[in-house]
Amino acid sequence: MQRTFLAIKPDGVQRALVGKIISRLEERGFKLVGLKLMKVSVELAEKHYGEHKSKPFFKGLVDFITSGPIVAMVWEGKDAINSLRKMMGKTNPLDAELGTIRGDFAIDIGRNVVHGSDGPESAEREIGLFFKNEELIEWNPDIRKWIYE
Ligand code: DAT
Ligand code: MG
Repeated sequence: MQRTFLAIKPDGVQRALVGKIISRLEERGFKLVGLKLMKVSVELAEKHYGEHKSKPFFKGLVDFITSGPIVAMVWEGKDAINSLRKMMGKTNPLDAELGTIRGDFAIDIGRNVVHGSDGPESAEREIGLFFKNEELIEWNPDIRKWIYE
C-alpha cells in the first residue's frame, strides 16, 4: 500500500468540484486517510512548488494556489501515486485524456483543478508539508475485501 498527496486547487473549490473529485477516488477504491480545507500561505506554496522556483510561471503559480481555499488530502491504496496521477490526467488539460479529472473538468494549464504527488519522494515530502502525523487516520474500511484480492 502506498500513500500520496492530492489537493483540489482553488479553481476546483470555486467551481464546486470537490464532491465530484472525491467521489471518483472513493469509487475507484482508494482510501482517504487525511482531509482538510485550508488557505495556503505564500511560504508553504513556495516550499511546495520549490522545484519550479526558476520557471517563468512560478509567481503566477504561487499567486494562484494562495488565492483561495484548497482541499488537501492524503489517499492510500495499491500503487496510489501512479494511479492518482493517471486519474488526474496530463498537466495541460487539453492533452489530458477524457475520463481523467483534468480532461473532463479543465482547459487551461494554469487552472488544472488538482495537484498530485509525482513520485515516492514528493509524496512523502508533500504529506509532511501539509499534514501533521496525528491528522492522518489509521482505519480499516470494511469494504476492503471486495476491492483487493
Ligand atoms: P503537475 O501539476 O502535473 O505535476 P508540474 O509539476 O510540471 O505539473 O507543474 C506544476 C503546476 O505548474 C501545474 O499543475 C500547472 C503549472 N504549470 C506547469 N507548467 C506550466 C506552464 N508551462 N505554464 C503555466 N503553468 C504551468
Ligand atoms: Mg508536479
